[in-house]
Amino acid sequence: MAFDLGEYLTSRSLVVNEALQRFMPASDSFPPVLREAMLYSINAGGKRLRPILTFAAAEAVGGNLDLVIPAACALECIHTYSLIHDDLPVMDNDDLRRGKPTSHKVYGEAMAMLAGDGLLTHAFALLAQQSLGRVPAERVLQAIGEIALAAGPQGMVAGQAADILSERGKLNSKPEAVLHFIHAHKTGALLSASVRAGAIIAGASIDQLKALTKYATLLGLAFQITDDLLDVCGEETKAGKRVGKDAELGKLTYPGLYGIDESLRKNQELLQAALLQLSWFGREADPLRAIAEYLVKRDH
Ligand code: GRG
Repeated sequence: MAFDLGEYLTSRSLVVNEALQRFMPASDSFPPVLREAMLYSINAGGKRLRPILTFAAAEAVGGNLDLVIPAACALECIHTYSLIHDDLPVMDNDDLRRGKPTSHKVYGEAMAMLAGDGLLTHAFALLAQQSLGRVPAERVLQAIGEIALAAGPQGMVAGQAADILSERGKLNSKPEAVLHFIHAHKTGALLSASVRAGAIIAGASIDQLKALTKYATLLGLAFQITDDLLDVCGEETKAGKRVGKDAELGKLTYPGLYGIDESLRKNQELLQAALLQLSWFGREADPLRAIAEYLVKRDH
């Protein structure tokens, strides 16, 4: 029977959405407005791509889905924090995210920053608390270390810093090199960590982990090129955010540097290369295959 991606995305989103609420600290443990702001952004929608990749990678190596739920939730909390901070006036200054007013528009800048900080640190607390005792400790520690590295100053934070410096004309390197650095760090690192964390916690072999890491790196770049293309050709109502903003801000983008046709061609090449990495796996990697196709062809 053909693999049904729609059903897969719906069922795995339900799992992560339910767990995100369950793992949130109790309402009497900290100021209610902070909790409300954290939940506002978590519940604002979103594709749940990172948690779904964590589930799909665990399933590709025959792992138990239940055991990777904390890692999946941690990755969504970190991703959501990054969006809240990215939207702040001091960064991209966006009013709309996931089709709703951004956190600082609803809660003010101070509370939006704190909601982001709260989600980032909560991610690691929940990952440790919910996994230790159920998953071998060395796997949990490796996953925590890798996620922290991918989110931090050698990963997503570095990518964001380079993006901002480049926008302000403060980076002297070649535009192609800067763009590659930004894409690999700002979005690629956390996407790779999402795949690797699922595989590590599920007990992947070294060879499986190697192939899945290559798949994730190729997919991360394709995802980002698609995102750049959608900012040029996408529809605002489908995107749930303003489009055309990259050019306005003078951001380096793939279509901006290489043109739309070359970006589309490159995306197909990356997709085929990512799928090739999965030729080692059987039907249990069908979710990863279908996700790759979907991400390259998506319209939002
Ligand atoms: C503030 C440290 C810090 C980092 C921010 C991820 C990021 C870094 C900024 C987001 C800005 C942006 C539009 C990046 C391009 C690709 C991207 C990450 C899009 C948003 O991710 P999706 O499409 O979003 O998975 P949803 O809402 O579906 O979860």
